[in-house]
Amino acid sequence: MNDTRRALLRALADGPVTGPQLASDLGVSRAAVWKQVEGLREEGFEVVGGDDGYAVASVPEYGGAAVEFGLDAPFAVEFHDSLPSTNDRARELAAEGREDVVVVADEQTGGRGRLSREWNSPSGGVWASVLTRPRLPPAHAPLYTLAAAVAVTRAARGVGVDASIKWPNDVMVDDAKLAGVLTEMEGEADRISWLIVGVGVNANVDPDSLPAGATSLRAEVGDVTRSEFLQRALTAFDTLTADPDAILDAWREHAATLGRRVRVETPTGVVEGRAVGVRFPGALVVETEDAGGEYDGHAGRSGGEVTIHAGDCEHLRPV
Ligand code: BT5
Repeated sequence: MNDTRRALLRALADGPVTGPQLASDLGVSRAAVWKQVEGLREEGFEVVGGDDGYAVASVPEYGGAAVEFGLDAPFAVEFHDSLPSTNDRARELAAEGREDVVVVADEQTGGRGRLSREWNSPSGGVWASVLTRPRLPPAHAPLYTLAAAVAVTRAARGVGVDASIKWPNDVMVDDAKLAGVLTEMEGEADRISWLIVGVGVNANVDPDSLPAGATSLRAEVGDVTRSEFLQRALTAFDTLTADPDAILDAWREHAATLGRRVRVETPTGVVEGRAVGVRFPGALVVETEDAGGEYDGHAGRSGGEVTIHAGDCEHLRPV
């Protein structure tokens, strides 16, 4: 999207505005304004001309301009009908020096989960990657992953879905997975260079086209307007990351894992017990039922408590 188109979207978001006013505000000719208005119409916007000037009568369900229109967060949106992976495209933009960009695709042909797993991304989902350059040390990066899970959970609750988070960052409805987060970054010892938080939300997709154990917004509450859903999530993410000290508490409020019996597969073994807390920068604290077990104790352990920094967590039935 070019700068004139973006400025036009901002101006129209505040209500009707005349062609001459737009031309003077944007510092372009009236013909250039008209060209951008036509461009918006081609993207599916209904732009009407009345006595007060141009006004937006309706916005398309999805697309770059639809997500940016009225977005209350400082992100530019790059939209694609299809991409291998929005995280991969965001990495290219990072290499070009960009920041505060969200890459969005209607479908992904090579969507990735953690540890090189596949992420099914049929048309109709919300597949998006946020590229930022937080002024933080790399050790703080997991907070951004937690913030993304909270943001998506809030957006899901906003459309009436009873979502909550399974540690570290799966958004669940009961035992079914609605969304996942994949964070990638590059940095030096003391400073993040770029951070990409990729979120995949099964929005307007049939669970039949997803792996077993997955659910979608369509299955839970019916189809949603994806541009509004993503706007809510992006605004929440921006608000949460503006105050990193508050992210853990926000995560705790939305978590289903705390207080549950869990089985966590970590890189150094399996831990079973009761999840009793989450600690900076996102580590799970599990009270183990027996001090022995398969776990070889590389992570911090004090008494019966084990602190786990990475792993796959399963919620067990209460005994
Ligand atoms: C995740 O990995 O949950 C992170 C998913 C991140 C996807 C987003 S989409 C936008 C951006 N671009 C990308 O290429 N990726 C990010 P993990 O916790 O490892 O879960 C992966 C596992 O979830 C898979 O092994 C499957 O079992 C399951 N799975 C795959 N696709 C799924 C889906 N659409 N819904 C629910 N579960 C799925």
